Amino acid sequence: MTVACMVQAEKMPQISFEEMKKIADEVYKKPYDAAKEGDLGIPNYDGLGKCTYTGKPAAQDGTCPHKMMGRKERPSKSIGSSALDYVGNTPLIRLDRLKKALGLSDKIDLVAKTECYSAGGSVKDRIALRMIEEAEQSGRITPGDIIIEPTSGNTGVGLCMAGAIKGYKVIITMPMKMSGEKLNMMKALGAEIYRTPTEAGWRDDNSHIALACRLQKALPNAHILDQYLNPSNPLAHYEGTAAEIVEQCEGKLDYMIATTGTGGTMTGISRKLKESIPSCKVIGVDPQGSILALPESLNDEDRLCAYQVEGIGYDFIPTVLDREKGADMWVKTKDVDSFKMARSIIRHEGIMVGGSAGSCMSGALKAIKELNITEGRICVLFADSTRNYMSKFLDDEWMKSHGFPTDVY
Ligand code: P1T
Repeated sequence: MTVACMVQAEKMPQISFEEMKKIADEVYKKPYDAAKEGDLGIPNYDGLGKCTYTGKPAAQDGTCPHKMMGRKERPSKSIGSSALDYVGNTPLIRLDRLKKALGLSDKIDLVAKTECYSAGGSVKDRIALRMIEEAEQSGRITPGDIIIEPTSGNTGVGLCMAGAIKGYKVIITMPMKMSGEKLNMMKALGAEIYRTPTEAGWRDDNSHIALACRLQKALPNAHILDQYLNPSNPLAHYEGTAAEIVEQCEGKLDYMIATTGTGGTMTGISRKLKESIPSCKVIGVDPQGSILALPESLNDEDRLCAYQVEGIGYDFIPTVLDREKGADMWVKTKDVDSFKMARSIIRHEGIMVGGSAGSCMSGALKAIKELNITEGRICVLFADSTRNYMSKFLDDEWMKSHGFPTDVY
């Protein structure tokens, strides 16, 4: 998983935030000019099949080319040194009230890994912090440097939070589709945000990925940690999220269900579960419009059409997604069901989740029906918080104007 973008930039004098903004604004204002800017070096994201980080124990048996960083505890009985101490180590909560509202069998034990309770409000805090810590330890970045990341916002919030605390300048490139709440949060954390057209394909000159590459070329000491291919993305979930789930479930889990964006969450969790609880089935959730699911035919309905749920689905296969071995089964979800489910989770469980949590639970419901599951423990992952969507699916008027009903299960 080593590509050109991961190569360490030569160290140059650091520039001020104002100087950075001036250069970045210039780049953003002008369309990409191949003659002047040269090849952008957009990575050829090509799936995780070649990565061998699994194995027992992964770090020690020589099969893993990547650095293991281990798990951290929350200082819950002492004073934390910064908000970063409270990334991850999230609660696993039983969803008995939602289970009843959905009319599921009493013998099903439905539990949720609630990532909304991570310090920055999402599952992506984990990878943001791990990518930064790994890059610091390898000598690739030092405080004062510029971190640039193309993101649907949550990785951005995690990077901006860590950047604010550790002293990095952060530039985020983010498609227009993503919420104003994420935008304002990242601005408050001190970052510069550049928006790109939602409809731009990932390889287009004006995509959030292309813009990040252009900015990196134009700025000194600027690094794209790149969640789409950085091994710290799945490894944060392999060493963290999944290890926590195994411990919290005391090794008893029958089904794990996760949504996929970069695929790092599902892939990392899956690889750990396949080692620790081999009988556990992993189900990947992909929104209609995206092309991540297998078999390919699942993606035909509404292929590459726009959808509203944020953070999940892509028009390319990120390197960190192991779509073949990571999921035993894939399900597709629709906006209308995802938002109704997210509002139902809030109403019945009081857990203030984002839209993709609704997709995850909606995908779980679909899988429960398709596989005729009547017993066993099912874990769903709620990736982020309602904070990101106060003016979107939480707002009745927004729901109505987009043709979504406002009732709950
Ligand atoms: O990237 P992945 O580990 O597959 O997580 C998917 C996901 C699910 N739900 C929400 C709300 C998300 O924001 C994400 C992924 N988010 C990004 C890729 C990002 O840049 O924030």
